[in-house]
Amino acid sequence: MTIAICREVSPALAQCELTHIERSPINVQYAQTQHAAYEATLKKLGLKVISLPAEPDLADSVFVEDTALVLDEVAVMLCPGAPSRRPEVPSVAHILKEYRPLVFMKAPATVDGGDILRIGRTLYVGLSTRSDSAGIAALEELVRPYGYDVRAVKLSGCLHLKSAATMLTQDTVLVNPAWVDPTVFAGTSFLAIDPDEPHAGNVLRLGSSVVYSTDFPRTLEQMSKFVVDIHCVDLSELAKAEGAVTCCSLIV
Ligand code: CIR
Repeated sequence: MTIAICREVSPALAQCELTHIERSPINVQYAQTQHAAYEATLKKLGLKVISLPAEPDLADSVFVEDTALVLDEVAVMLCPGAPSRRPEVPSVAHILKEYRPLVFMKAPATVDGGDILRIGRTLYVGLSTRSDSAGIAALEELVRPYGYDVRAVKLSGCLHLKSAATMLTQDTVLVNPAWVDPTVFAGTSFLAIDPDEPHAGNVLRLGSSVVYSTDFPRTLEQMSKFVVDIHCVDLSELAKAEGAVTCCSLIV
């Protein structure tokens, strides 16, 4: 059974890190309601959702994706680029160790999970304000024994690689070409997002289904030519914290 590890929205969400968007008021209660609907969608799709309790002092802790990379063989516990986010890692390690052997990336090397896009046995890693070359080299060392290749990818204008590009189908990348060059993803075709919806490149693929934000109707229309089973969720309050659909779960 596929498991999704999630974490309840922190009451401190409004103090989140922000890099590429302006701070605007966040209604935490509304964010919690939207997050509950996200978890309900994952359950409806047949996943077992493990929902960790909220961390009152860790503003960004709902974005569990950034703490770990879960592969079939191993889970890499990452060192997030923002120091405020590093205390999120141990509680995720505590639950992940039930499902995978763990290996650990150590500071000062940093990588956020949102920067890692896996395509087959290649891990594309965004060189971002959060993930540095030392982190990418450390990741390469940790996953090489399991037969994974690591390639650094240049980004501009967005927080993470997966803000710009995610897998829509087994061989199609949904991408914002203004933020990342789609030709770096070898052996795939791509669907470009609608230019009026720059944040539309983040989709959560679960087998033949996808979970997507209600915020991007134009890209959604294009996407529906590629995928039939699309489940839309409203994560507009979490988007104000620079989060999106993949950030809120670790799929095991
Ligand atoms: C941060 O800046 O770290 C959070 N406010 C947003 C993290 C979003 N995570 C993700 O895209 N994987």
